[in-house]
Amino acid sequence: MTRVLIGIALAAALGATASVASAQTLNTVKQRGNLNCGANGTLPGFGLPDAQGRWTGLDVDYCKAIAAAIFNDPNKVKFVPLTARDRFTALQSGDVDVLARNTTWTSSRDTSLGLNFTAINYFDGQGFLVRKALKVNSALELNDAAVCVQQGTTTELNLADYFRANKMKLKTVTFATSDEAVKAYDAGRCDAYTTDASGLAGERLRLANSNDHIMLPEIISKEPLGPVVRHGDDQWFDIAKWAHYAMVTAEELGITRANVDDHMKSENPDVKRLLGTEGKHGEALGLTNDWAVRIIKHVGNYGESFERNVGQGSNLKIARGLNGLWTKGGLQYAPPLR
Ligand SMILES: N[C@@H](CCC(=O)N[C@@H](CS)C(=O)NCC(=O)O)C(=O)O
Repeated sequence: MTRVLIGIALAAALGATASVASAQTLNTVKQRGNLNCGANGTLPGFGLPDAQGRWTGLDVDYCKAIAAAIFNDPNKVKFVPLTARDRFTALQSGDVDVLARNTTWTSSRDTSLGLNFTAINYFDGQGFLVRKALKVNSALELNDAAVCVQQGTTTELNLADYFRANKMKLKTVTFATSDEAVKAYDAGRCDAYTTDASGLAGERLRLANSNDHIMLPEIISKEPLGPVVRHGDDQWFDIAKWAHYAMVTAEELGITRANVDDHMKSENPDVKRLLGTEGKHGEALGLTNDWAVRIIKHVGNYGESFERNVGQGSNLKIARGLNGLWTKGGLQYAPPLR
């Protein structure tokens, strides 16, 4: 009898320890009263504050979605602007709870840095911008070119690989921020500027005369961009994954900011599970069962966020392409919510 009681006490203690350890980030965020989100502070379409300090962007929306799920308030986010170089240490040290800053998922970042990539919220690839006057039509004609690039990025590594693989000579001109790199390119210090194609679309608009420049046709790498969390907190990892998947699932099901209330009465089992009118999928994440309703009401579905920030509702006018839903020829695909 005593042994049984000790066993139960031990199991309870272990269970409690496990859940305390795994619930740490969520509890910290709740007690603090806001999410600390590592963001890009200068990239149109992904992360940028306006003059009034209002942040917008696809990555910004993602952090707002987490805040909406936890607090029912998308504004309970403190955005921490991070450079490419500082972003991982800020996450490792706990300065931010999640990093959502156009960050490419690579194996070394996912393993040696002690981080977990959660999902791919933007499928990208690296491109080049050159002056039309250079009369170059392909990246393969860039032998001996000076190329402006930002430090601490996959961009820098891919650039070196591409020139080496194609036996071309390269003069790399590196900068700590994209602002400096773009300015140097605009001032004529480099023949080309290279970064993620999504970044080129936004940064091109900052050039003195954007019509004098063209993007070369080659996309030289895979840049799966996604939010990142620290190793060691599976509950938080789950929340970070499913915040994105809830937005993709909402788009798959045709649920928008405007019509989410009507869908509360839906008899469709997929809709019921997402909106929490059936099942306990929110509680399984440590949230409330209407977690996805909160995300959709405050932020919208993935397609709405895409169009508003980088698509037709923005200055960037990027097509859905690889970021379309899997049902429409794209790669955005959410695992089943059940
Ligand atoms: N996706 C690449 C590149 C990310 C990156 O930092 N890109 C630059 C150029 S688009 C950027 O966002 N710079 C903004 C800044 O430094 O403020 C990576 O994860 O290394």
